[in-house]
Amino acid sequence: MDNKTPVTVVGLGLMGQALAAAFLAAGHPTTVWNRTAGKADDLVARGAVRAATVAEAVAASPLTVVCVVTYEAVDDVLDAAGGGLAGRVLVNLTNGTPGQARRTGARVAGLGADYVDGGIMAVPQMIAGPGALILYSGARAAFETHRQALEVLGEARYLDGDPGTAPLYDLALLTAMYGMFGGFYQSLAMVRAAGIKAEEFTPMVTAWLAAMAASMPAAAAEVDAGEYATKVSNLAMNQAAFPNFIDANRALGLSPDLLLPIKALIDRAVAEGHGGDGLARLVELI
Ligand code: FVH
Repeated sequence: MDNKTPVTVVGLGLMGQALAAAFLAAGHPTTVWNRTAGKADDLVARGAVRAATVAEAVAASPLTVVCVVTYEAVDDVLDAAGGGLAGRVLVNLTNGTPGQARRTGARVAGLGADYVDGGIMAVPQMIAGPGALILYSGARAAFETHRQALEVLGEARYLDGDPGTAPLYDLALLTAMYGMFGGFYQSLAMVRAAGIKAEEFTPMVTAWLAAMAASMPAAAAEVDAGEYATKVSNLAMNQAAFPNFIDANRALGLSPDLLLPIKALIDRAVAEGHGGDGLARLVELI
């Protein structure tokens, strides 16, 4: 373990426990702190060192990874760390906005430490596995110094020097995910209301979404070019079909609330004269 960077993990919720366990499994001397101390018990049994305070935790390692519920909690952690962070690196993997990340970066710099923000594109069970991706931005030299340790958690992709960039990508990717799951759950409610088993229907959904996802690079090219004319599936056709989704859901006794904002966007695009354009035109109206 001697040549592995000592790491401190602050915040041992579901994600923080997975992060600390990954560092331990990779042989990093690992110090942990959590507000509710008992959550460290399993990690301590596996070799982690329990710090009594945040200040003691950050003093134990050149690299501290923070993963708590919100940036308000991050502020509490920084209040407790105080001057002990000077000369160290703080990597914050808490979900937040670009603005919160920039404000935290400035605060940490004021404490004499380097700040890297991160967005975890994984659930706890994926940490240290092949599908885990963590996006980072902020202090580049500090990231490079600790890249090897951070790679233990999953692919470590550095974006740029602005600490707000990783949260922007994180929130944008999660936005795509919530849209997908929202549509999926609406579709399950529809088939279930008609007496069809969700498990019977779902393989059709996964195949359909995979086929539709294949068109995303072309849509992205339209957005970058600002040119949306299409010979396939234009907005006028979508507008004509859309009341069917609303009516069918209501007839099944379901709320169409998830669909109504999409209908409003399509209606507005057509009203503004873009009926011949493809769906990617909606990006201009958001
Ligand atoms: N779990 C997931 O699937 C997602 C994956 C992507 C990234 N998110 C974000 O990761 C952050 C932590 O998520 P989590 O799953 O670990 O969340 P919890 O299990 O609810 O644990 C929350 C921890 O935060 C601690 N905490 C709360 N308030 C404070 C505070 N004022 N001071 C210090 N620590 C605080 C809490 O401590 P305790 O309640 O155990 O004492 C937990 O350690 C989050 O941003 C996700 O969006 C996870």
